[in-house]
Amino acid sequence: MNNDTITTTRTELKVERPRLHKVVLVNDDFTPREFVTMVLKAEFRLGEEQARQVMMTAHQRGVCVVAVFTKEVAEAKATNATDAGRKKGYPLLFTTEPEE
Ligand code: TYC
Repeated sequence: MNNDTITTTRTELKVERPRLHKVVLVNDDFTPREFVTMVLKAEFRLGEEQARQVMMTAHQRGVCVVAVFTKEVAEAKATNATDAGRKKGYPLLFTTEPEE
């Protein structure tokens, strides 16, 4: 590069919000409805009515989105809620997936 060459560097700043992750409740044939509702209230701070609706949607359709959080929070809550079922011997499962 000789002295007549002018080099310009442009830095494009692109700030994006972190993608949120969904916590998904998965239906199974064994976990009691009351227990699922209780876990939804305890771990996700849902009210009785909302917890029952989420539980029934998973029961009838197979899955239901519980809420969205940052990746770390979604994973921690899904793990805690799944562990609460495992401690009682239930196959209750919460998964996470990135939002579109
Ligand atoms: N299907 C369960 C039953 O009939 C209840 C249930 C609902 C379990 C939702 C899991 O994610 C679930 N006892």
